[in-house]
Amino acid sequence: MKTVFSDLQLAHAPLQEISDGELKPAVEIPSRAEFVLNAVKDRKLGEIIAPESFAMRCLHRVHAPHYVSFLESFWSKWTEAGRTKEAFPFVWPIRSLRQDVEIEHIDGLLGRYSMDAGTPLGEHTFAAARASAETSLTGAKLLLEGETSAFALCRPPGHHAGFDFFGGYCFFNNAAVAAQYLRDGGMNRIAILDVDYHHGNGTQALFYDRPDVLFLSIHADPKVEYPYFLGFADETGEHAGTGFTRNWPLPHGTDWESYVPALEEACRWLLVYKPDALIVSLGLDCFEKDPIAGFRFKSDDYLLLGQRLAKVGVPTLFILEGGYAVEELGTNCVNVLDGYAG
Ligand code: 6XA
Ligand code: ZN
Repeated sequence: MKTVFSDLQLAHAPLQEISDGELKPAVEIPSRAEFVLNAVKDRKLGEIIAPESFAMRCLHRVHAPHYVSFLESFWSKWTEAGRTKEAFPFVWPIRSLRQDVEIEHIDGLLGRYSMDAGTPLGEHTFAAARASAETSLTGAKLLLEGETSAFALCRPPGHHAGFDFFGGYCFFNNAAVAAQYLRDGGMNRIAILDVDYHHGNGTQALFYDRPDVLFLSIHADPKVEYPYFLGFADETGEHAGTGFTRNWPLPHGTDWESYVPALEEACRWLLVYKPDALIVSLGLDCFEKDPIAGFRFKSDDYLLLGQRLAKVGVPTLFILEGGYAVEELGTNCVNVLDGYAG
C-alpha cells in the first residue's frame, strides 16, 4: 500500500490549546505525523510518495471559496491587528446574533468561521491544511488510477471541518474533498466510514442531503463527548440523502468487544450500498491510552479493525484523522493498514 505524505504538513505546530478551562499543551502536534511516518517505514508498508498539487477548485468543490480565502489571508490579518502568537476564536454568531453582516475585524471573522475555541491557528496553518488536503486528493487519485488501497498520512485532520468552518483541530475536510474528487473522477457511489473516537460532524453535514456519498460513523456518544451537537443515532440524512447517513454513538469505556456489533452493522450497510470506493476516516483515538478520549482499544485491536475492513472488499483510501497517544500512534495506525494488507 502506498503512503502519501508531505513535510509541509509539519509546519502547523500549535503550542497550546484551550481545554478543561486551561491553556494546555496542544495535542494535535507535528510529531504525530512523524511517529506514523516512522512506523510506515519500519513496518515496510510500501512506497512513500509526496502529494501532487491540485487546483483550488478541488477545495471549492467542498468548501466555500470565502472560507478558503479567510484561511489563506488569516495570518496577515492577524498580524495587522498587532497579534504575534497563535489565534483562538472567542465569539460566535449564535442564536439571535446576525449571520448576514460583513465582518471586518479578524476576531469577528474567527468566530464567523469556527465551531470551537479549541483549535489554534498559526502562521503556517493554511499551508499545512492545504498540503493535508492535497495528500488526501493524491490518495484518491491513486484509487482512480487503479490502486486497491492507499494511505493518506494527513495532518492537520479534517472530519470536523465543514462547508465554511474549522474546529476540532480540522481546517479542510480531507475525507470529503477526496470523496468529491472520486465522484468527479467518475465513481458513482462513495462510502465514508469514520472510526475516529469523535463524530465527524463536518463530513456528515457536507453529504447529509446526498445519496451518492454514504456516511457511517462509530464514535463516542455526543451527549457526553465532543462535538456534542451532532452524531446522534436519529440523524440518518435528509431529502435525497435520507437513509444515507448512519451513526453509532457508544458509551465511554467501550472496548473492542463492545465496538464490534456497531462495526458489523456498518459493514452490512457497506455490503448493501456497494460503493465504488471506501474512505476510512482513520482516527486512532479509541485507543485506551489516548489522553483526550474514553474508549479502551488495545494496539492489537487495530489489526483486527484492518482485517475486518479488508473483508469489505472495496478499493479503500485510509485518511488519518485524530489520535493523540503519540508514542503508540504509529503502531496503532500501521496495525490497521497492516491488518488490511495482511
Ligand atoms: C476538543 C476535542 C477535539 C477533538 C479532536 C479530534 N478539543 N477529533 O480528535 O476527531
Ligand atoms: Zn478524534
